[in-house]
This record gives sequence, structure tokens and C-alpha cells, in this order.
Amino acid sequence: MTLPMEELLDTAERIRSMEIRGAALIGRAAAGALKDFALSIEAASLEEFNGEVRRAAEVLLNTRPTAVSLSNAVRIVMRYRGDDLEAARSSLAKNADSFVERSLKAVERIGEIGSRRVLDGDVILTHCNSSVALSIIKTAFDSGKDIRVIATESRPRYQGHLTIKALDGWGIETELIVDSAVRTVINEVDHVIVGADVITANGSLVNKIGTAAIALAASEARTSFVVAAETYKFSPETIMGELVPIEMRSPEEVYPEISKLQHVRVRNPAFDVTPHRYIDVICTEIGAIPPEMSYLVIKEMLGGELERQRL
Ligand code: RUB
Repeated sequence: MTLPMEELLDTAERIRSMEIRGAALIGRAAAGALKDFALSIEAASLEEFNGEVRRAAEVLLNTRPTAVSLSNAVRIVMRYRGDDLEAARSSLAKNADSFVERSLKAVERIGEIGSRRVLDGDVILTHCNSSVALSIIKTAFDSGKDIRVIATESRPRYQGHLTIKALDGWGIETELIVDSAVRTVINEVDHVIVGADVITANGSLVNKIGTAAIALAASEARTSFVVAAETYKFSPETIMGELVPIEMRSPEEVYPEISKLQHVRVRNPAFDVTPHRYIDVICTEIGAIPPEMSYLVIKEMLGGELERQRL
């Protein structure tokens, strides 16, 4: 039988290695792992339980530094209450379940809200593999709109391959392009639709590397740039002035034989920042908002947490 901590470390490793990836899924996986851990650990007292789950939360938080869905999920699950051990256990499990449910509902709702902006005959460009951006695309298609998608490869990890397989499975006409072909095709595109790892207090977007260059091309071509982001992708820390850490991944992801070269190094940031002025709208589960409203979303949705952090 695997021990609770071993199981949690296994999930943490699957997040770190990107077997589990995409901000929404990372958040849900972390919530689920904390729940499983809390339900299966043996603790002699509430204090011991608190210490153990805090340690487990730390392990999960240290897997991928950028996605705020991870820290927001962990924070929400860790709001458990209980006067004794069993009450605390079940309160934590309930928090985890309601986070997962809220996340799945949000993705569906964003699909409905975002798809209203997509018209019959539209061409959509998407980057990387975002379950929430794909929810908009699929909902538009399922409602009978004749749409076409252009998907980028998204080097170095080729998440675009996951995207084209999903689109193919749904029967949506799709074209795969190399990342550097975006400028060439952008005049055919009606909407760029991408997901988010983080939305900052000023409405800027942190998403897969290459997103910012696509936003620049879209802005120059007057193509609408839509972000699909649940409210738990908004970062409370950025209100406090903190910068979003950008994950740097291994050189080998870009060039496997880098160790054979003496004078070359690889820089491999996983994400970049798209300034809010290039974003037309952020589709959230509470509505399609201008990026400038992000501060209010953070205050409204995550405000209680901010207060607690200040104490
Ligand atoms: C994935 C990525 C996705 C966002 C949103 O990066 O940048 O666009 O996470 O995804 P990685 P979703 O592959 O490095 O995790 O909409 O599914 O949350």
C-alpha cells in the first residue's frame, strides 16, 4: 500500500513533469491530492493533522511557480475549520470538492459566455493547450456555428498537438502552424482566444511563452484578442505589489544536446506577460470583463483572503 505522503509526492511530480498540466487542471489536481492526503493520514491530534496538511500543501505549492490556480486552490482548500480532527478532515475534503466543482462549472460557463462573441464563419487562432479557451471554441461549434481554428505548435513542449487532437475529435476544421507563422496568418483571423495562467491586478495576462508576440500581431492587425480565465486565475498577490514568478524550465526541453556545446546556453521561460492594453476582453464565469476590471474581480472574489493575509 502506498503511504499518503508518497501518493502526494507522486502527484506533485506529475505536475512538475507536466504530465498534469494546464492551469485549471493543476489547480483541481492539487485540491484532489490534498483531499486524498487529509482523508488518509493518521494523526494523533488536530495539531498534528494541521502540521501534516500544511507540509503537504507546501510540497504542492513548490511544483510549478507561475500558475496562480495552484496557490488559490491550495489556499481555498486550506480554509478548513473544525474543533476536532475528524471535523477538520471532512471540512478540508468538502473545500476540495467544492473547488473542483466550482472549477468545472466555471469552465462550462466561460464556454457559454465566450462563444457569444464568435460568429458563424469566424476563424479563431489559439496558442498552447487551454481547456478554457477550448471550451469557448467547442461551445461555439456545438451551437452550430461554422468555425475554423488555427493552432500553434507551442514549442518547446508542443502542447498544440494536444489541442489539434481535441479539435479533430470534435470534428472542427483545424490548421496547425509553427509558432513563427502567426504574423503570416493573422489577417485571416477574427479572434485570438487563449487561456491564462495568471491575470494580474492591472489586467495583464501571464500565459504560455509566445502569447505576448501573438497579442502584438493581433493588435497591429486589429484582430480581437480574447482571454478565457476563471476567477481563481486572478492573482491576489499582485494587489500587494508582488511580481508573478516566471517559471524557467530545463535547457534540454529546447535543445536536448546542449551539454555537448561549450559556448551556448539555452534560455527557456515557460510563460510571458501580455500587457492589458492588448487584451480586448477577459471571459470569466462572472462575465466578459475589460482587463481594467481585474482589480475589482480580485477584491470581490478573493478579498476575504486578502484580509486574512494582512492579519
Ligand atoms: C499551459 C498554458 C495554458 C494555461 C491555461 O502551460 O499556458 O494556456 O495554463 O490552461 P503548461 P487552462 O502547458 O506549461 O502548463 O485553460 O487549461 O487552465
